[in-house]
Amino acid sequence: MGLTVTEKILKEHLVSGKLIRGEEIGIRIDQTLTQDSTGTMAYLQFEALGIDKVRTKRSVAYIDHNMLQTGPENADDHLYIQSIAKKYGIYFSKAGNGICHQVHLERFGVPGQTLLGSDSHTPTCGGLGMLGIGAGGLDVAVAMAGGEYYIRMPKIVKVELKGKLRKGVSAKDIILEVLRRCRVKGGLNKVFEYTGEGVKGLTVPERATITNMGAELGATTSIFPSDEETYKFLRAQGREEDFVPIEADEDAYYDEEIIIDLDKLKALIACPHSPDNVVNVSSLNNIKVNQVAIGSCTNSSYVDLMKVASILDGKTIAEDVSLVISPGSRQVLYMLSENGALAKLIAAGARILESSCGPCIGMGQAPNTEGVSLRTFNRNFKGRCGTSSAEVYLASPEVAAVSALTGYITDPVEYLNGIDIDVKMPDKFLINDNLIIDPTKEGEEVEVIRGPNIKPFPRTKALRENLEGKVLLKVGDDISTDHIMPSNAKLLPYRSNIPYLSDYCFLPCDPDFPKRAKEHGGGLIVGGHNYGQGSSREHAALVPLYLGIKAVIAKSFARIHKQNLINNGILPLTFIKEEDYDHIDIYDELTIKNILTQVDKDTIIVKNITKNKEYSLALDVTNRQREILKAGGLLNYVKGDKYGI
Ligand code: MIC
Ligand code: SF4
Repeated sequence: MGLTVTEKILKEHLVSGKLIRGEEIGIRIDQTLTQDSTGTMAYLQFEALGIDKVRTKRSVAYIDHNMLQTGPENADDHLYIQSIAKKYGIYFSKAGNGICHQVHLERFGVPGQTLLGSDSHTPTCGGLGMLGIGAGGLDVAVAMAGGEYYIRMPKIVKVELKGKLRKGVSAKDIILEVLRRCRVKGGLNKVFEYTGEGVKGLTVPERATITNMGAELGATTSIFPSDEETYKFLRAQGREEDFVPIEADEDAYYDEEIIIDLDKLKALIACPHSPDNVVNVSSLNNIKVNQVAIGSCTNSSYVDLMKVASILDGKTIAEDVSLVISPGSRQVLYMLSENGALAKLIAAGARILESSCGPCIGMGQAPNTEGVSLRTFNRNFKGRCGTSSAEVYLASPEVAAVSALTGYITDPVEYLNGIDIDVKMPDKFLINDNLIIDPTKEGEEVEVIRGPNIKPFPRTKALRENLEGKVLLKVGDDISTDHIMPSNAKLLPYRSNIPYLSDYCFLPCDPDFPKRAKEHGGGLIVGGHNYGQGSSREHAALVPLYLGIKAVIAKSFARIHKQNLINNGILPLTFIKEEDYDHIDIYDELTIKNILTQVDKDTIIVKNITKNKEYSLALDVTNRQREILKAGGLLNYVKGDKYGI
């Protein structure tokens, strides 16, 4: 039996386990990336591992999220990360150089290699045939220290692309179509591997839009083959020596198959408040738009913004629209400024932001009260934009540009009739790496700079005999990490300050939760399906840990968050009988007796003292994860020398 692209890369990197679906495998990590909002914590954890240099082929630290410097906190964290990078052998991409995923694709990604990033959109580099996986900061710290990364061997979904995209329909519509069909939890423990004739017609940045937003499926990752187009992209980035071809074998086995006919694909849009709430743009006519935001790691490549410039050329945006554009990287911004496209955007009325995540993570540009914001981004969870009453829609740069002109959500397919937007990927990108600082040479002394905002992270204790506590919160399905630990311009500066963040935990769901947790000295949380979807932010586990949360009982968990809970010694339990969810209420007193023995079993018995009932819950983890839980988290487990780093 032949192999898929995913299996070929996994086979090359396999350190432990067998490539059997569902089994735990340990893989060698070639490259890591961190960004600044998860990076500070990841490097504090890396320091705690006591290693003198990173042991990867290449590790890169980016500054791209915490760019609003309304006080010294963000700048202090940047200096900390810069000094750590210099000291430990990590490349440092300075503020202004661009969004980690876009820059990594341009300057560092290598087909056939593995990449672990402390950001959920690390699969972006799957656009050039690299196996990119998002993880919590501690997992990335361990990988930097040379430890392997563990996943369940995923199922592999073949996404066959047929035909060619029509004008006005783009890569964003392909991933929106996959989300429409598979939904936000449809990708759990799966890799989406793209094949077929239609792949050839997509450039690497277009492929990267698809692999980037594949994160919204909850997938382990998404990947394209490394082919002629990959070579063209790497050559245009002056990195043709990094090219290696990787294609799936003719007789490769796939667990599932999806076919998308690109000729028939329509312009699509994700409606509030979920990336899988997808409909045809044409079905939404007459929705007035207050804000259009173009950018993010999903859709801010050179070609994306050139298309926007062609659409806006010589026109003016609608009177009631605020259009903001954040180019994905300095390379993109520089090229737009050199070729005059930037002038076209400015002339049409666009407000140009710096190359960073910006509005995508609520770092400024919060929409007006009940405002409608149309964004080319990847997430539209309620409140993420900084305005809890806002309605956020997600669509392609074409939909965004056309709607900015009309002032209403508009289907670009008809609108663009007769307008030339045929932009080609350049043969040569303009390369300037002077904002990437190389690590120190051997023997150079570096002092680590620690600002006053950097507080120690909470440490865990080994599991004790009995686990007891009250249910302090009960939430429904699809709770995202943006609900658990919101991030916005006011909170992101405190990513290295867990005590401060703890007062905002679960703010969008129940603002009294932190007070309640503190009053009761911690307890348990009950959740629905897909608990913890979205980001890789470990803070969604670290902050509950700080508040004394010992276990989360949910109908199902998202992959990265479940691992983050385990890494921080919090038990992720799932209902075996879903109806038990209905019978547990807030303030119920729960007890798990002999947890140290029970943790070795697949089924755990929990007693509800208040209701005098017993529930059987599943602890669906691997043996290694059971040991991590017993140790009270990954750091204790690793320090206990069971990891071999
Ligand atoms: C996001 O898009 O939600 C973020 C902000 O990039 C997060 C990381 C973080 O919370 O810092 C992610 O995607 O992992
Ligand atoms: Fe940044 Fe948004 Fe991409 Fe997250 S999704 S890395 S916040 S641009």
